[in-house]
Parts: sequence; structure tokens; C-alpha cells
Amino acid sequence: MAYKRQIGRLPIVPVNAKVHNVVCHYCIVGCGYKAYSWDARYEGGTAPADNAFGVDLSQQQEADTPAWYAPSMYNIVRQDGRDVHIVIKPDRECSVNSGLGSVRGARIAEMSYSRQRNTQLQRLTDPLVWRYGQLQPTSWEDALDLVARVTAAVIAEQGEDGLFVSAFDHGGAGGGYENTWGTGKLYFGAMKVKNIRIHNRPAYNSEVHGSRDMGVGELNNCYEDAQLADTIVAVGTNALETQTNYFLNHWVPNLRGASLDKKKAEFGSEPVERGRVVIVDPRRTVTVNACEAEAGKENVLHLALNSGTDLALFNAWFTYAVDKGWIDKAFIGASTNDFDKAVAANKTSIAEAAKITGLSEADIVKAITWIAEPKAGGARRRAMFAYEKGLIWGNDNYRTNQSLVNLALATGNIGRPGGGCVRMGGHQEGYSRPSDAHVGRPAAYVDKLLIEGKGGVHHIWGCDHYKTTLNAMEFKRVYKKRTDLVKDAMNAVPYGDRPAMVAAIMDAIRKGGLFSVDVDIVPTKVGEAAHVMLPAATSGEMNLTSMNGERRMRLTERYMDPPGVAMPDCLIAARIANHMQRVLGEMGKADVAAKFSGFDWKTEEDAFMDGYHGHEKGGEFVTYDLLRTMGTNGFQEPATGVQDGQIVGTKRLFADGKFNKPDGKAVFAQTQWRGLEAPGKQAEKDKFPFLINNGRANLVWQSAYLDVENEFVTDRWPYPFIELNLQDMAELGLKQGDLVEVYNDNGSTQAMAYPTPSAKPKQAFMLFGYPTGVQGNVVSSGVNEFVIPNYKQTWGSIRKIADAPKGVQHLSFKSQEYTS
Ligand SMILES: Nc1nc2c(c(=O)[nH]1)N[C@H]1C(S)=C(S)[C@@H](COP(=O)(O)OP(=O)(O)OC[C@H]3O[C@@H](n4cnc5c(=O)[nH]c(N)nc54)[C@H](O)[C@@H]3O)O[C@H]1N2
Ligand SMILES: Nc1nc2c(c(=O)[nH]1)N[C@H]1C(S)=C(S)[C@@H](COP(=O)(O)OP(=O)(O)OC[C@H]3O[C@@H](n4cnc5c(=O)[nH]c(N)nc54)[C@H](O)[C@@H]3O)O[C@H]1N2
Ligand code: SF4
Ligand SMILES: [Mo]
Repeated sequence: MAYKRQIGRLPIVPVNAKVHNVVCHYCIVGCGYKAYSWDARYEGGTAPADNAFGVDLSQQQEADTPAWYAPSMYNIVRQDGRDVHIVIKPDRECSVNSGLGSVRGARIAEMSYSRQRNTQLQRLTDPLVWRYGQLQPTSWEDALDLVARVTAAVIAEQGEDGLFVSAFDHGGAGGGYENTWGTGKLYFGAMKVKNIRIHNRPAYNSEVHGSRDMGVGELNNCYEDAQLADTIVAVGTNALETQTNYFLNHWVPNLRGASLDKKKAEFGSEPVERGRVVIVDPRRTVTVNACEAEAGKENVLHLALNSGTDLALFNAWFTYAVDKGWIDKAFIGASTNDFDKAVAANKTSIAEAAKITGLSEADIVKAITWIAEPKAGGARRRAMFAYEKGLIWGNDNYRTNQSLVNLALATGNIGRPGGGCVRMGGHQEGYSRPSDAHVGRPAAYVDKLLIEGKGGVHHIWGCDHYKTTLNAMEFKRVYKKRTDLVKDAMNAVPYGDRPAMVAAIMDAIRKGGLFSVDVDIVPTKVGEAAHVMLPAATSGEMNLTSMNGERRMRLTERYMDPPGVAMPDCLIAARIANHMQRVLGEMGKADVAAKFSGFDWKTEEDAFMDGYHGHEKGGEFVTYDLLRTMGTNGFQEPATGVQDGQIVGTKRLFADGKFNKPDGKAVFAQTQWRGLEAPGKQAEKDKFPFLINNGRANLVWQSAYLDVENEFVTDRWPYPFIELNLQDMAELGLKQGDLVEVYNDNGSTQAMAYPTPSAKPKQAFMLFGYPTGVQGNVVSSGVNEFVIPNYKQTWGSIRKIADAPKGVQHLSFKSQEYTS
């Protein structure tokens, strides 16, 4: 470990420090934090009366004392125009994390914009526009006028289908109910934009259509269920690294046998035992390793199946459980439809599944026995099914999702304590928008249309396709060409001549050009193509609401000022709407201009009241004031009322056995196996030797948009790692840290070889979305019938391009496994 922070002393938090509620704005788990801030000229003292913790800090504190914070939790920021010390530390009172931080969340403070301590100075402070051959800072008025004029001109010529949009639809940073409502009201209210995609997929659709079409909403349980389950079934989720404190604070206690008292209290006389876990993932993850260390190997079953074959496994489990009678007949009868049809259609023998998945018959049977065999005395076994991107971005998303829900329904595990069939989740959620029904199904494949030269103007909100989309190399090639056409045209006219400028831009658009507007907090890779960049304020620089993976909604309070003139996304959307209205009026289109009314919001709270409060189920009970008093525990959506000043929530969905269907009954689905389903995937597999599996690592948040300016991260990962089997490395002539090229017919990229003893032969795993090597360059454009991308099933070749550069020679390449 080469990196050192070199901090010898940190200020003591004084008694009178301000305290704000904070929810970590990174992952779905939504851990509770508190932000302490106070005037930068002062600090507290060691005497109990002089510090916020009320303890004698001149004495050695116990090992896990809460009267402590780490250097990464500290910064100096601006608050209402004044310099303040800020400490953002995990909250022990929050039921989600009980005081745990993670290697991402514990860095919220040091990842904040600080001119005093030089952190995140990359943040955008002013709107930027393309003029005189480069992006130049300007005022909001100037930038928004240009955006509105070009957007209105494109719509006048091509209709609303000429406006393409890429937008976040999540919670946390770059999202939240305020901001999804702001963008939603603009594109789905004032307009009916159809060529819109979501940050992580090339169309406007659901990641889990499959589950929803069965009447089963995907975030249906609570985190406590992981402590109550007899068996946790984890499919394509690397929870230790990606849903860290959910895993550590709720799975691990069960795996350690430490939640037996909780189980007894909940289940009375029903036999209870230490939790076991079945992990379905082609790769041995550190989650598998951690489960073995915590539960003992005998309680962990890792099914390292062939990539993309989950569906066959689930169908076989379903068939076996039905044959054995390990199902909940009463529940099936009362709460579901089409069970018999699914049983007939999905029949898959253990032998067939073993052949397709490459697993042993014994392991498949052992797993379903752990999942569904009744306990002593005939009590139903409680199984919690949890899945994430190994399934969602995996082969045949729709059917695979449904086949897992089939099993959860058949075994009576939805709506019950210790159960659930849930997404583990990515970001927090925070979706509040007018109806998207006009988008249709399948939704437009936006990336494909852009590559084909469609559209005239593109608005991008908090996503960086250059790093994170599929078929990324081709996308970049075309996107650069199209936006360069417009840049060249702009260079030929003086910027101050607005009519001539708009005319030149439109002319370039008619020749295949594209005008690009990027709303972000930092200069992005896709922003290299942009003609306008608009600076957003992010979580903590604005009040922001979201819910986590158990639908727990909280308010993160504004604890610092945004950089420069950056504004919350919802207010940027509102100001775009205001300018559109003005420009359309000037163009003599009063009727269209009228649609851009209702955007007179002054604050993010105005957007919240208009959106969540006014439109969401239970939203009428929810206000900022109430959320503030409910702190980091908040309530679980949907709200059902207010009692004694507290919002009353919903612990589990479907607890009454009623599902999201007109007759209240969940529908079993027919989910026959159909091989690698996305076009071109089987041929790619046949042609190229290596599986280029890909995903995340604990240290890195997403495309490293903040991490890229954080030494702690870039020192560890100057390049994306690619985990390789030792024999494969020998055959390729590779040593640790060597740079390799990964290539196939879609494109090429680079990574740093990380020798991994547990990696299977010819199965590589590469960090996704990294600035110094974009894995998406080699992901094909193949999608499923609803335009869900298939990032995980990618095959390619690997060759050495350089010896380990100097900058990686200090790195450790030790195994990341621990022994106990
Ligand atoms: N190969 C491969 N590709 C994948 C995946 C994979 O597993 N493999 N996973 C997919 C998934 S699940 C995801 S979520 C995507 C991620 O894809 P993206 O959403 O494109 O990636 P992020 O890094 O999350 O980008 C977020 C952008 O939002 C900006 N941002 C942060 N906060 C704010 C804010 O408050 N306001 C605004 N306006 N901007 C903000 C950041 O600076 C950054 O540029 O990648 C997808 N792509
Ligand atoms: N540290 C960290 N945490 C994060 C994020 C981050 O960037 N960094 N991002 C957040 C976001 S937006 C998301 S969406 C989540 C994603 O959370 P996860 O889904 O847990 O993360 P991934 O690493 O994308 O993929 C999970 C696993 O899928 C496996 N997999 C690949 N192919 C298959 C297959 O065919 N079948 C099965 N069963 N598994 C397969 C991979 O080996 C990998 O271990 O993480 C969230 N949390
Ligand atoms: S587990 Fe997720 S929400 Fe919790 S601190 Fe880490 S990144 Fe933040
Ligand atoms: Mo995600």
C-alpha cells in the first residue's frame, strides 16, 4: 500500500457543531451519516463538555468508539458563504448501517468540493459553451438561451422525436425525487419525448419488466429479512463489494448465527437455525470468500455456473421443488394464477440443467434442498432471493428474472418474514415522473438511432456513455463525428451573432450533425463532445430525497454550498423550461409555449412538493419538515399516514397476499430456455477464447467520476484490473501488472493483468466503466426483446501490449481473499 494521507491531527468536533442528516449518496444501501459542521476558525476541546461526543478525549478510547472520525471523513467547505470544518461520519443510530461506513461512503467528505483543501477542484463551477474553438465559461442566461434556441429549432424542424435525451432515473447523487421529477416534467410533461434512454441502458424501459409483469414489484422485502432467512439465495450480486453494509450489517449476523434470537422472537416455536447461503455466480467473488469465513464452508454453496445459464438452473429448481411437493399450495391457490401452465412449460430435469450450466447434479439438488425442503415438523423453509447485475445484465433478462420469481412464489417466499425476491440494487431509488406510456414497448433503442444519424439535439443528464454504454467504441466514433460537424460550423460564426450561430448549427444538423448538451458535476468523457455543459449541484449541496433497497426514504439535508453557480438538476430543468417557453413565444408558437408552464420553482423543495408530494402513492403524507424529524431512519415507502408526528410506512410489500394485478393475483410465467438469446452472442462466444466478465470493485464508485481525482483510488487502480487465471497468464506471456489489450469484433480496450488463482481458465473479469480502459468498448450491441443490454456475456481475445508501467510497479497483486 503506497498511498498515505499524511494527516497527523484533525480538529475536534465542538459541542455547538451543526448536525445535518445525510444518507450516503453512492449505493442503493443508503447508509445513514451525520454531517457535523462548524466555523473554520474554531474547534472543540478534549473535556467532555467541550466536544460533540461528550467524552474525555484526552483518554484512549475503546476500539470501536463512535467518538472518532477518519481523515477521509473530514474537509473544509463553504456553507452559506463561510468556511466551515465538516465531518461526515456514519450514524450508529441508523438501522441500515448501525454506524458502519464503507470504503466509498466514508470518503464523502474528502470527495467534496473544497477550495481550501484542494479536493474535487475538477467540479464544474459555471456553464460552459463552445466558442472560439473551445469550451468557455459563461452565464446561465447565455448558455440556456443557446440550449433553448437550438432545441426549439430542432423540434420545429423534426418534431419532438428530434430531441434525444439521456437521463438518470435513480436516487442519491445525480438523481433523487426532486431531480427525476424536474427532468420528467420537462420531457414527459411539457413534451412527450420518445427518444429517451436511462443512464445505464440504451432505452427507456425497466431492468425488471419480468418481475413487474408478474405483478411482483422488485423491492418487496426489508433488510431485516436477510437476518431472518433460513437460506439466502444470491444471484449475480457481489454484495460485499457492491451493497457493502447491507451485507455486513444484515447478512453476516445471520451467517454467523448471531440472529437466532431475532428469529425466535419472530417465529415462535418454528425451528430456527443459522443462515445458509447459495451463491450463483460464474466467478468466485470475495463475497463467496467472506460468506465461507463467516458461516463456515459447510453453510455456503457457490454454484459457479456457465456464464448466462441461470435460467436453466432456476427452471430445474422449480421443477424439482414442485415434484417434491416443497411448495406453498395454500399461497399458490389464494394469491396466484397460471401455476400449472408454468409447471408444464418450464419442466427441466436436473440432468438437463447440469448439462447447460456445467454444474454437478448433486450441487443443484443440494441447493434446492437448502432452499425449499421443509424444516423439522414440516415448517416452510424461509428463503430470500436476491439478484443484481449478473442476472439483470445477463442472458435473457426477462425470462431469467421471471424464472427466479416463479420459484420464490411457488415456495411462498414473497411478502413473508425471512423471504423476498428482490433486486439488491445499484443506486438508491428516487423515481417520480409523469407517465412514460407514450414511450411504448419495446422502447426506442436510442444508442442505435444515434449511431444511425438520427436526432438533432441530445440532452444528457448525469451519465457518461463514453465510459458506460454498450458498443461504446462505435458509439464514440459516430458521436464524435456528428458533434464535430456542429463544432466546425460554430467555429465559422462569431458567437455573439445568435441568429447566425443557430442557423449554422441547424445547417450542420441537417448534414448529420448533433448538438450536445451535458448536465453534470464534472467534465465528463462524453462532455468532450458537448457544445454546452451545465454545472449541477449534487447531494449535500441541495436537499435531496431518495429511498434505499428496502424502500427506506430519507432526506439528505443541504450541508454545504455548491461550487460556483452550480444549481440542483431540478432547477436546471425548470430554467430550461422557462427559456423554452420564452423562445417558443418569440417564435410565435404560443400554444406550444403554454406547455412549458408550471416551472416557477425557486427551490428543490418546490420541485419535491410538485412531484413526490403531489403525485406519488402516499406522497401526501411526506414533507421535508417531517422527513427532517425522522432523521436517518426515515420510513419505508409507501407512506400510509402520519401518527404522533411520524410518517407511518410499509415494512414489506405484498404481506396481505395481494399483488400488482387487477385481481390481486401474481401470475406465474412460462420461461423456456432459449440459449444465449441476444443476437450475435453465441457467435461471439464461438469465435473468441475468453469470457470478458465485468463489473465492480469495492474501492471504485461507478465510472470513477470523482475517484479519478482521488489519490487513494487512482494509486490503487491506475488502470482497470483484469483478473486472469495463472495458466492463461503464462500462456499469454504475462506478468502481474502488464498491460493487455482486450479485443473482439466490437472494439478494443486495455487493462492491467491481475493474477487470480481462483479465476477459471479462459474466464477473465474486468473492472467496468473505467476512464483508463473502458470495458464497454468490447460489449456488443446485442440486446433482448425489450432492449435490455447484455454487458456480462462478452467474449474476446487478450494480448500483451506493454510490460507493467512504472506507475503500477508499487501495487500489491496479492489475493484479495481472507482466511477467517
Ligand atoms: N460493461 C458494463 N457496462 C455497464 C455496466 C456493467 O456492469 N458493465 N453497468 C451499467 C450500470 S448498472 C450503470 S448504473 C451504468 C452507469 O453509467 P453512468 O450513469 O453513465 O455512469 P456513472 O459513473 O454513474 O455516471 C454518472 C455521471 O453523473 C454525474 N453526476 C454525479 N452526481 C451528479 C448530480 O448530482 N447531477 C448531475 N447532473 N450529474 C451527476 C457524474 O459526474 C458522472 O459523470 O453503467 C452501466 N454500464
Ligand atoms: N463498490 C461499488 N459498489 C457499487 C457500485 C460501484 O460502482 N462500486 N455500483 C452500484 C450499481 S449502479 C450497481 S447496478 C450495483 C451492481 O452490483 P452487482 O450486480 O453486485 O455488481 P457487478 O460487479 O456488476 O456484478 C455482480 C456479479 O455478476 C456476476 N455475473 C456475471 N455473469 C453472470 C451470470 O451469467 N450469472 C450470474 N448469476 N452472475 C454473473 C459477476 O461475476 C459479478 O460478480 O452495484 C452498486 N454498488
Ligand atoms: S454501503 Fe453504499 S450506501 Fe453504505 S456507505 Fe457504502 S457506498 Fe454508501
Ligand atoms: Mo447500476
